[in-house]
Amino acid sequence: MKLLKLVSFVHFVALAWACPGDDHDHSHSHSKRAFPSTTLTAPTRQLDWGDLNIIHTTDSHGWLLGHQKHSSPEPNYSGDLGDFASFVSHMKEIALKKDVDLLLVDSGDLHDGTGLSDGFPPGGIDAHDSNKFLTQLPYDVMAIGNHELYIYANALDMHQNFAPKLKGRYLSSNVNITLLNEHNQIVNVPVGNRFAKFKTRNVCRGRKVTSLGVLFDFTGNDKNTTVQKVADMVKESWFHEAIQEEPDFFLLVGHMPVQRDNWPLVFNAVRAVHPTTPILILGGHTHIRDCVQLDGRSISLESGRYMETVGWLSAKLDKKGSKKNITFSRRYLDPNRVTYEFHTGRKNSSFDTSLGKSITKGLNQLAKNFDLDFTFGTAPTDFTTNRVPFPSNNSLLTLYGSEAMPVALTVNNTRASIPNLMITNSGSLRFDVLQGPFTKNDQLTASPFADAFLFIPNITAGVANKVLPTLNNAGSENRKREAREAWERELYARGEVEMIYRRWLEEMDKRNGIERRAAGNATLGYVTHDSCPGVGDDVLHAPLPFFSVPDFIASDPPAVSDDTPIDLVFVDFIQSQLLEILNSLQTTKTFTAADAQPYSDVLGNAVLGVFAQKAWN
Ligand SMILES: *[C@@H]1O[C@H](CO)[C@@H](O)[C@H](O)[C@H]1NC(C)=O
Ligand SMILES: *[C@@H]1O[C@H](CO)[C@@H](O)[C@H](O)[C@H]1NC(C)=O
Ligand SMILES: *[C@@H]1O[C@H](CO)[C@@H](O)[C@H](O)[C@H]1NC(C)=O
Ligand SMILES: *[C@@H]1O[C@H](CO)[C@@H](O)[C@H](O)[C@H]1NC(C)=O
Ligand SMILES: *[C@@H]1O[C@H](CO)[C@@H](O)[C@H](O)[C@H]1NC(C)=O
Ligand SMILES: *[C@@H]1O[C@H](CO)[C@@H](O)[C@H](O)[C@H]1NC(C)=O
Ligand SMILES: *[C@@H]1O[C@H](CO)[C@@H](O)[C@H](O)[C@H]1NC(C)=O
Ligand SMILES: *[C@@H]1O[C@H](CO)[C@@H](O)[C@H](O)[C@H]1NC(C)=O
Ligand SMILES: CC(=O)N[C@H]1CO[C@H](CO)[C@@H](O)[C@@H]1O
Ligand SMILES: [Zn+2]
Ligand SMILES: [Zn+2]
Repeated sequence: MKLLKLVSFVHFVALAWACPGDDHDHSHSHSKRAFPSTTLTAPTRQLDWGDLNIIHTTDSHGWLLGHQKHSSPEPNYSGDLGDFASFVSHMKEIALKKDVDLLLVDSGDLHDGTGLSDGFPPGGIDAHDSNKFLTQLPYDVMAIGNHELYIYANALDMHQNFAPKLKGRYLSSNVNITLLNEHNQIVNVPVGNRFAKFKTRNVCRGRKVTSLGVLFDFTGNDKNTTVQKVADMVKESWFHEAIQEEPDFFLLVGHMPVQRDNWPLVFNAVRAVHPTTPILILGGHTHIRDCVQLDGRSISLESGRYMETVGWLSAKLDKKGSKKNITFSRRYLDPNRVTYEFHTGRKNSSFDTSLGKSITKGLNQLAKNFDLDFTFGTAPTDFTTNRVPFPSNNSLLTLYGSEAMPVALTVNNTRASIPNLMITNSGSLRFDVLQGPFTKNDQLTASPFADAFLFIPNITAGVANKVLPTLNNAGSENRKREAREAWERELYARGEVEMIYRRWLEEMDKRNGIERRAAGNATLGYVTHDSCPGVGDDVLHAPLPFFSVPDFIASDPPAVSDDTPIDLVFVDFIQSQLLEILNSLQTTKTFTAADAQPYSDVLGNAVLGVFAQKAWN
C-alpha cells in the first residue's frame, strides 16, 4: 500500500515538475484564435514571491477557450487554457530557480457555462470532453463544486473518469455518490477523496501538506449524491484523524465563499488542534474576487469566475511554532497572454509550450466537433444585462422582452395572430450578448436554460398588464425585504449566486465608478476592495457601469383595449408565482397549473438563436 502510494506520488511529481526548458516549443507554425484582438496593456507590478506560492483557479464553468469577443473588457480575459498551461510551466521553472514551492489549485464548478462543456451532442455528458484538458495541467489539488452535482451522470463521470486522473488529489470531503460497485452492490462513497496528505516538490525535502476539499451546504444536488453539512463534517472522526498530525501548512480548498459562509467552522476545528500552523484557504462559488484573514497566520482567497481571474497567493513561511503574523500577498490577474508574458518574463515568440499549444489545438477541435461556431446572425451592437439602464436599446433584457420573445415564440405558431403578453424572469439571461457573430456557443453562454413557454388564453389585457408590475413589486417594502431575504436564502442553498456577484459589481460602481471612468486613465474591469492589506488587482481598472434590473421582464403591452382577451404567455419556471399573482388580480376564476397550455416548441435556450436567424441576418 505504502509503496503503491509512493509510486503514484513520484509519477505525479514527474508530471508537475518538468525540467526547465523541457516543455518549451520553438516551432512557429501555429494557428490559434486566442491571441488578444486588441493591444493590451501589461501589468506594472511584479508578483511578490514567497516560500510558498499558489496559482488558483475557480468557477471556470467551461470557459477554457477564454473570452473571445472584441468588446471591452473581454480581451482582458482572452487567455485560453493552453496559454494558462504555458504560464504555469514557466512559473514552475521560476519557482525551481528560486527554490520555492508553487502549487496549482482549483476550487470547483467545472460544468455549465459554455459550449465546450454544454454543447455536446445528444447522449453525451456535460464537460466530459472539456475536463480532459484540465487534467493535462499539473493541478496539485482540485475540489468539487455544486455544478458537478446537479445531474447524477455528471457526478458519476467525475467519480469514474475525472477523479482517478488526479491520483487522490480530487477532493470531496463532504460529498458522496451512491452507485453500484463491481459486485453489483449499492455503495455510498466520496466522489473523489476526503483529504490528501502530500509533500510539496519531492519526497525528501518538501513541505508536508494536509488538504481538504469542502463544499458549502448545497441542497440542489441530484438524487444518489449526498452533501453533508459542513457543521456535521467537522464532527466526523475521519476529519479529526486527518487533521491530527501537524503538517507544515494546511491547504483548505473548497467550493465555498471566503466570507459569509462556513469556512470558520473548518478553520476553528483545525485551529483548536494547531494554534499556529499556517492555514491557506482557497475558496470559490460566489464568482467574486475576495480575500480575508481569519487570523495572522492564515489567509483565504477567492478568485472570481469564468477564467476572468487567475488568483495568486504567496506566503513567507517562518519557523514552526512561531506566533508572529505571516507575511502574505495576493493578486488577482486578468488572464491574457500579456499578463502571463509579463509575469514570466517571456516574449510572445518564446511563450508557448508544446503542451499549451496542444491544449489550445485540442479545444479548438472540440469546438469544431460541437459546431460551436455555427452562426445564427450578427449582433449589431453589445446587449448587456447590467451595464446600461433598463429599459434601453442596449439592454439585453429589453432586447429579449421587446423583440426576441415576440419573434421567436410566434414562429410557426397558430396563435400568432392573437394579441399576447409574454413574461419571463431576468435570471434566464446569464451572460451578455456582445457585438459580432452570434453563435451556438454564444447562445449557450447567454441563455442556457431549457425552460418551456406556457400560456393561459382569454385573460383580459387590463388584468394581464398588471401581472408584471405586481410580480416585480409584491407586498410592502418591509414584507418585500423579508420575503426577498428568505427567497435568496433558499436560492443560495440551491446554488444560485448571481445576486451576490451583481451586488459586488454594484458596490464597485457605486464606490467611485463615475470618477474612475471619467479620469480616463484606466481600462474597464474589476475593481476589488477586499479585506486583505494592499492592492489586490494586478492591473488597476475603472469599474463597469452598473444598473439594477427588475426580477421579471415582459414583451411590450399589446395595443388593445383593457377588455380585449389576450394570451398570457410565461416561462414555466415562474408558473407558481405567476398564478398566485394572477389570482390576486381578478376574481372571475381561480387559475391553476391545469389552465396553462404549451405555447411554443421553442424553449428558453433557443429564443435568441431563432430571433437572431430572423433579425440579424
Ligand atoms: C440510486 O442508485 C441505486 C444504485 O444504482 C439505485 O438502485 C437507486 O434506484 C437509485 N436511487 C434513486 C432515487 O434513483
Ligand atoms: C460517505 O461515504 C463514506 C464511505 O463509504 C461513508 O462512511 C460515509 O458515511 C458517507 N457519508 C455520507 C454523508 O453519506
Ligand atoms: C496580526 O494579524 C491580525 C489578523 O490579520 C491582526 O489583527 C493583527 O493586528 C496583526 N498583528 C500584528 C502585530 O501585526
Ligand atoms: C504573437 O505571435 C503570434 C504567432 O506568431 C502572432 O500571430 C501574433 O500576432 C503575435 N502577437 C503579438 C501581440 O505580437
Ligand atoms: C432606440 O431604438 C429606436 C428604434 O430603433 C430608435 O428609434 C431610437 O432612436 C433609439 N434610441 C436611442 C437612444 O438610441
Ligand atoms: C418553422 O417551420 C419551418 C418550415 O417547416 C421550419 O423550417 C423552421 O425550422 C420552423 N421554425 C421553428 C423556430 O420552429
Ligand atoms: C373568456 O373570459 C370571459 C370572462 O373574462 C368569459 O365570460 C368567457 O366565457 C371566456 N371565453 C372563453 C372562450 O373561455
Ligand atoms: C488615475 O488618475 C487618478 C488621479 O490622478 C489617480 O488617483 C489614479 O490612481 C489613476 N488610476 C490609475 C489606474 O492609474
Ligand atoms: C489591462 C488591460 O489589459 N487592459 C485592456 C483591456 O481590454 C481593453 C480593450 O477592451 C484594452 O484597451 C486594455 O488595454
Ligand atoms: Zn460557479
Ligand atoms: Zn458554485
